[in-house]
Amino acid sequence: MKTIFSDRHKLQSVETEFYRGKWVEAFEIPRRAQLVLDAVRRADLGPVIGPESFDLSPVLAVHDPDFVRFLENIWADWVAEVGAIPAYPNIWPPRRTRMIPTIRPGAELGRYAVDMSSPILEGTWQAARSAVDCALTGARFINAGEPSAFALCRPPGHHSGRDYFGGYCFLNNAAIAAQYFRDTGARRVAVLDVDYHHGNGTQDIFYDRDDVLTVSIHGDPVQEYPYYIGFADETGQAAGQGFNLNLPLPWGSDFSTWGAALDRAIDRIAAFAPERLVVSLGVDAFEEDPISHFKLTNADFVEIGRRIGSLKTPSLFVMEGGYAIEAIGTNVVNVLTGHLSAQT
Ligand code: Q9C
Ligand code: ZN
Repeated sequence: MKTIFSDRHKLQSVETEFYRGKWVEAFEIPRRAQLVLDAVRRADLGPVIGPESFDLSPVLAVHDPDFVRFLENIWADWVAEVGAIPAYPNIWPPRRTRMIPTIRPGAELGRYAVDMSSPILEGTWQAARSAVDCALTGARFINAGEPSAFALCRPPGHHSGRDYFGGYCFLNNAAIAAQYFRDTGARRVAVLDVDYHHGNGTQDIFYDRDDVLTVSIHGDPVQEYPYYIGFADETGQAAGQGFNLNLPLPWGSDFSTWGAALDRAIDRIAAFAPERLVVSLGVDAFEEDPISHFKLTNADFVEIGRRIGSLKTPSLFVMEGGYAIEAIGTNVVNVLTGHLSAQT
């Protein structure tokens, strides 16, 4: 299996994040990607390849053009007004506002950011673009006939919606790849999100469509980020009714519960009969993850890969979360080797 990786991910790097009123050591750090890459190399998974460069059209196929322009330009605007320090929002528009554009970068940050976990830095745009390029390059390998590929994306993407960012995410790499599959001939595409957190951005992007099925297994949003969204009764709207499946699980769920949810997810995906599958591969459901509350073991990740492989659908794995630094490489490689074992 080919891995697609870009060093540019390092341009997104902060030491601290704001959590419960305090600045704490950041969880979403460059070392995460490096450790996954090391584990991929050590496991001899296959070649590691740099991404091709894509223009913005695949990004604009899922994201709002004003939002994309904002992400591209906000650093320069912020530096001009505030200086070269990380850009964080500290104000948000209330409900029922008219959302009239402003000429102030701080106000624009609040328009598009849903939280304070994704600071804009000098290299954020380049890092986010490089992650998109990794996902799209992986999609091209799948289109060329590979049964699977691993886009080692960083920063992650699944919390980024049509016109918002947050949760360490800026551009929705998995959604962009899914749409790219549609635009290059796949009639039906499924996205399976196994990250501990609900894939709210991906749900948002495809919510009214029946050509992209979105399925997410995650911590119950009454007690877990991203809150507010990810409930079981969100099943899609308009043409998309029945094409979004949320499987929220309580804190403390282990693989007896999680695996049963995975089987439901896989049954739904099999019934949809997609021509391509995108897996939003977060490994933060691991028992030792510092910000998550499921109880999956190293070995459970092999089984996840194997069961996904039973779908026999060309599959693009897109890296999302996972913050247990010592185990992130093992857990990711376990999913991928589990999937490979089911391909033969
Ligand atoms: N310090 C992904 O896994 N807030 N995003 C967590 C703990 C944000 C997770 C608070 C969590 C976002 C891609
Ligand atoms: Zn996550």
